Amino acid sequence: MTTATPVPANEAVLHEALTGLTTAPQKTLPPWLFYDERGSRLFEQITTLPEYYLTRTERALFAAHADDILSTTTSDNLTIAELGAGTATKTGILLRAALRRQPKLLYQPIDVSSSALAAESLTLPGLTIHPQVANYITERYTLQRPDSPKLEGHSEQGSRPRILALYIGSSIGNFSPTEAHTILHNLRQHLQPGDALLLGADLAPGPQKPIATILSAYDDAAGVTAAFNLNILTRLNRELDADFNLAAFAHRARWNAAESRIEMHLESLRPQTVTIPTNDEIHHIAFEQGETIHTENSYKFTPEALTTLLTNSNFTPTRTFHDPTQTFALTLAHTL
Ligand code: AVJ
Repeated sequence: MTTATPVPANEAVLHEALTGLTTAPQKTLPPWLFYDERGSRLFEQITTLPEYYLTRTERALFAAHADDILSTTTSDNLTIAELGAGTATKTGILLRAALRRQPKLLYQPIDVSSSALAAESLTLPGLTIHPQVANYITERYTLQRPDSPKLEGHSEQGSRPRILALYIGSSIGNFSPTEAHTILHNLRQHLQPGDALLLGADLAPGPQKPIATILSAYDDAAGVTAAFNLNILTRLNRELDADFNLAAFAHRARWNAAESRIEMHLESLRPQTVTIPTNDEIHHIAFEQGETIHTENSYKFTPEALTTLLTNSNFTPTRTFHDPTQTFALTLAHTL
């Protein structure tokens, strides 16, 4: 027990912990719990690790193809929306490219966390930012469309108001195929014919992409990913007054071939019992030696799986950009 002023128990965190840690046979915690202040900083650090190829590969694709991506949307009256918004550097490349094609641009990032949105401190001449705090999986959100052009001075074709929606950073990889379908299907409801989606997804292992490369991205030599994973227990200790012994759990990354995903787990190194107090009782959570808490899935997609996901959600894939060794894909899809 701490002697400091107790932190008010966050109901959502408590609910996730009690349900996830009493689920047999596999204990689970949801990945959104990673992103407290320290976790968000650790994730930023992960994106700069030599093993974590995802961010730099996607950024290079943005840099190489920003103009192609924008010219495919055939509009100089575009607004850019983004699901999730922890990506200012990458998005900035596209926003700058859009501002070379039109004098003004509205950027609409949508994120569950207002702090992630506040971090979008992009200031570019002509850029207006309308951030929105919403859980884009479960809650409604709105996408604003640019005003229709005044008749004079605009070519009919070039000036139709269009939305380009970004869902990048392989964020979609955290979700099961069913959830991923729901997210894209909901997004599709906000779009009209002629709008577009740019989806950034990490690719499945292949001839030029060994499983070991993917695994080391989730189990780096410096131990940053381990610290990121274990931080979820630090958070439960702090916010729920739980008593996880961090030295008694170890970070594990596994490749699940049947599901085409990396799984992150926290493995109990010995038999132990952890307690979580609530108002009316103290919950005892027993761990066997070797038992794990499953904390994250990162799905890796074959090009065919991406096509299926997009077409099932009523998008038509129009162009794919990937690096020479097929590690990461940016897929541009349109709404017909
Ligand atoms: C933010 C979900 C894209 O799955 O690669 C990084 C999170 N987890 N290292 C990913 C993460 C461990 C990341 N995403």
